[in-house]
Amino acid sequence: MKKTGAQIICESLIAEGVEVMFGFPGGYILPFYDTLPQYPQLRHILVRHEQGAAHAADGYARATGKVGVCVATSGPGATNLVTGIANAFLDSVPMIAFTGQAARQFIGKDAFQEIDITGITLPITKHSYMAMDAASLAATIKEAFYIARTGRPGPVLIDLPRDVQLDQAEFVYPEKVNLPGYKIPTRGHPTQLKHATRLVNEAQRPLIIAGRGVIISGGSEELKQFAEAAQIPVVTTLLGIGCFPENHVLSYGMAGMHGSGYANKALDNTDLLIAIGMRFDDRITGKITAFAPHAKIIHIDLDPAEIGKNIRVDVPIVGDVKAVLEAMLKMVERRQHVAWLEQLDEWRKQHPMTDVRDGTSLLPQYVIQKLYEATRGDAVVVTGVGQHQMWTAQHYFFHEPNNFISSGGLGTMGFGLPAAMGAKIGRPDKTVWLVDGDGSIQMTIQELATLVQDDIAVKIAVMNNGFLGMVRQWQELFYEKRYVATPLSCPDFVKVAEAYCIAATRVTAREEVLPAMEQAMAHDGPFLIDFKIEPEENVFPMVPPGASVAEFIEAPKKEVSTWPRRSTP
Ligand SMILES: Cc1ncc(C[n+]2csc(CCOP(=O)(O)OP(=O)(O)O)c2C)c(N)n1
Repeated sequence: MKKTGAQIICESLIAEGVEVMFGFPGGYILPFYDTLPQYPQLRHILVRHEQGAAHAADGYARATGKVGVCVATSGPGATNLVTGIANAFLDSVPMIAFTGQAARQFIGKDAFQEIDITGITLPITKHSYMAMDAASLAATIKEAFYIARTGRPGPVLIDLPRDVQLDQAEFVYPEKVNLPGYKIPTRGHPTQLKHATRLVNEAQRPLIIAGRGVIISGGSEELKQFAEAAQIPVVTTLLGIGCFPENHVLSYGMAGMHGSGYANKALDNTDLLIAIGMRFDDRITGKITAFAPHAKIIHIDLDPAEIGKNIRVDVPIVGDVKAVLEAMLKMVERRQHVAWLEQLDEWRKQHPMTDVRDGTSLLPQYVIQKLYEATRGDAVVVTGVGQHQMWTAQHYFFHEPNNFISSGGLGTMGFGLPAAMGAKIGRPDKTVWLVDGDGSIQMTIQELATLVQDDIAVKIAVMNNGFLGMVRQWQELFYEKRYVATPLSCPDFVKVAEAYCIAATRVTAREEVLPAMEQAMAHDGPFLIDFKIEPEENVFPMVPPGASVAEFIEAPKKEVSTWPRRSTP
């Protein structure tokens, strides 16, 4: 029996195991929406802006490891997805974006709400399709999911002319894809593996820097075994946070622009850097010519395009991180690097990361530490972009992959709320906290309505400093305190939340922090806390732009931290 294009899309989604999609309807995607009630197993979450749909699909994908799905109509609906697609592209997040399109006969004629969305998104998608007939839809969708999820994951767009959704064809979901030109490297080259292992066995001051590729490959356990076997300290990138337990004795936290002083010192002094599933973003390298000046570099990555792109590499290994680590684990010698680890611990004493100044003011670092305490480290934490994002990365400790969800490559303000929504839908049994800035949340604040309509119990901590804080920090440090366009007037977030029928409270003092968080978590449903934090607090340490990572600036005033750092012996 024949089915309509719209039915074929739904059947294909079910065949791919899709349970939920985030979207917003309009004329040219209406046949698809009209068909949805025939498939009650496909949950549709109506967002309030298509950017929210893309970020929600992204948050869902990062929280679950599955492919996120978003849907928009043509024209403005499709262009509203663009930021979210770019965000997923830069952070290698598997996503399918469906867009409505004018009927085939109107394409290229500037029809109402016709826009060349495959053209617009060409540089920010892993692949894109315009579906030109109902008969090929199933194969297109099969391919699209395969491409999105395999290899280095990324977003794939499928543009759906309105009449293709209405045309009829036989539905057969293909068993396999036929993509002869699409090759996924798996195991690293044996000669390179041998070479790399020999360097690991000989190194005196080895260091692992691990990125999101470890999480994507599911290689956290292999990373742990490898690091333990050869006793190699581990630092991570921002998006690598959680790929190695941060309470592990070999964990030295995040490196880079706002990384710890000791992680950056380690980068500056290592004699063998083993870079795993990361891409040497400039936020990690600082001044390229001064990066890891004493080190030979082994770079393990699935994407050959990343090798040698920013940094010279001595041993490139193209392959799946998990498989490569498994192979190297078999060859690596059990080693101890006592002097090197003692040196790192000494640097940790000299440059402690988790200080919170004494006193009564409500410091954001204190709030994040209390969040760790309140959740016992067992939550999915999603952030916006700015200072609050860095404080979360620095002061919350993540012990498992997929629990820290943040926009890294694109650094998209407005990512937080919809991404948290997607994360909570994907992992309903987990407590999901959004730590957002007063600026970031205002970019997608309308999604509060989605939380209510679809009963999505995200807990929200707004770090309200009355500024576009991260930009203000740069103005303070590098533009002689000229605060141009960064003081930010905000609505009363408690009243805004209440207007959306979301419970909320305001916190202005340290002693109120923990009780408010406990109240939020005990509450059945979404909850917002407006934390009125110290307005001009800065994120330290900081590697100034253009400087080497060893030249980090530290907080002007320091006290010894009592914050527990390591629990694993
Ligand atoms: C969409 C977008 N516009 C502009 C920026 C540049 N930017 C980076 S951080 C930041 C300030 C963020 O302010 P807020 O969300 O209040 O967080 P805070 O830094 O105060 O914690 C800005 C404007 C961005 N990253 N994304």
